[in-house]
Amino acid sequence: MKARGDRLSAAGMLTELAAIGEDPQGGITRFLYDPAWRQAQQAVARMMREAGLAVSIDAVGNVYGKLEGTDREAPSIVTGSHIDTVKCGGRYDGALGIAAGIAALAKLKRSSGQPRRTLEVVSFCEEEGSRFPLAYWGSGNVTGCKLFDGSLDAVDAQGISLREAMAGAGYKPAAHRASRRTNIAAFVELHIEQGEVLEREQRQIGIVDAIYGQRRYFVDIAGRSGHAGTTPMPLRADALAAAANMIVWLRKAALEAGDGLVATVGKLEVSPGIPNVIPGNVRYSLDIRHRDEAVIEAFCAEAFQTFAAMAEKHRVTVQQTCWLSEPPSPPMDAGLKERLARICEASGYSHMPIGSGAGHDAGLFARTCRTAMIFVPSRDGISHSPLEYTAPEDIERGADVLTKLLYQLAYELAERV
Ligand code: HGY
Ligand code: MN
Ligand code: MN
Repeated sequence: MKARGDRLSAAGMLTELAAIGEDPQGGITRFLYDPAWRQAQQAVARMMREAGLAVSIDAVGNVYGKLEGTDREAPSIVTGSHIDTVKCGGRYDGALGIAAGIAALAKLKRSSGQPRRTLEVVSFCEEEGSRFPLAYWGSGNVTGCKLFDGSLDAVDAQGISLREAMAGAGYKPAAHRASRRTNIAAFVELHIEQGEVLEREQRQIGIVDAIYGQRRYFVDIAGRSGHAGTTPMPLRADALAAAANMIVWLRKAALEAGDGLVATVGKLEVSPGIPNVIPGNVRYSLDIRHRDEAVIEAFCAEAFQTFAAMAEKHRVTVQQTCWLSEPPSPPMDAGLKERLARICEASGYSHMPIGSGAGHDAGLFARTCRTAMIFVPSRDGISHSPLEYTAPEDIERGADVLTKLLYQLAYELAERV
């Protein structure tokens, strides 16, 4: 039986969470409201209780661990991240911020007793957009930044609606807005970098400036299925041939755009998907990101104009549907960034300012309260993969910086946050 202390270390909790939702490819898959997700949130609630925190679960399944402050009127200082993963993802994305947050509050409770401002760690129910065509279901409801009108009818790959999945997990779908919070003074998220900048620059801590904007689309192409052997090439309305041309164009255009713009086609569905049938329908996903919304807008406009011309040439129709449009976040809080830099220097940790190409819950909080984000290195910059890895000493450094900032905000500087 592991010693309680070890079990409540960030690394110990990460190891336990990594065993929940393990898939045959060696990655982790925990989708909103699925059995692995429920098991993980139950484990998080238990870890929070073992850490001596008051546990509550809100209307959408966000799990909170609270260390009540002496000043019960003051808004809370919150840390945390998301419990859901991409399909066949890694063990650190999201889970690190939850585990380190629980470890930080456990340590502060032991070493410093009751804080002046209430401290909370939250395990957000969903951030990735992996199961349903929506993202930030947890922090979007809590911050009120997303109203999710119509989202309850969104369906997953099996045709199950968010409404059904939510009810099946024991939540009241119509009550999702009850998870809104208006008493949060500051939010701090510890997360893996998911890129290779810290490793390349040989820095131990990243202090995030801002989070890039992103848009995600479905692109639907309708042609005409037909016989692979009897349909002459010039007469075909081949949806997959059209899609292939578009996808090749996207990569070339993104490479030529440079300046950090990224375009990704991660999913491609071909119908009927039979070797001797010309594909009549194709749906592919499109994910475009940049730190400047105007650049995203211009790239998408050029892309969709190009797709329309390609569709005509291929005698097919094309339609784009945007299901996620997240603008670049406001800048992270300058005062909190300054404090993080001072904490790193006093602790002997190298650090650097860094932008985030990955989206995060902190991006929504940055629109509603003082927000900061701390990165630790990802080996070879790999993430959203079973190969995702962050060294134990990097986890410890990240958790230490987080703990020290939370101490300053909830014990030392309570009145000035
Ligand atoms: O895809 C992302 O930006 C993040 O991992 N949710
Ligand atoms: Mn992710
Ligand atoms: Mn993440």
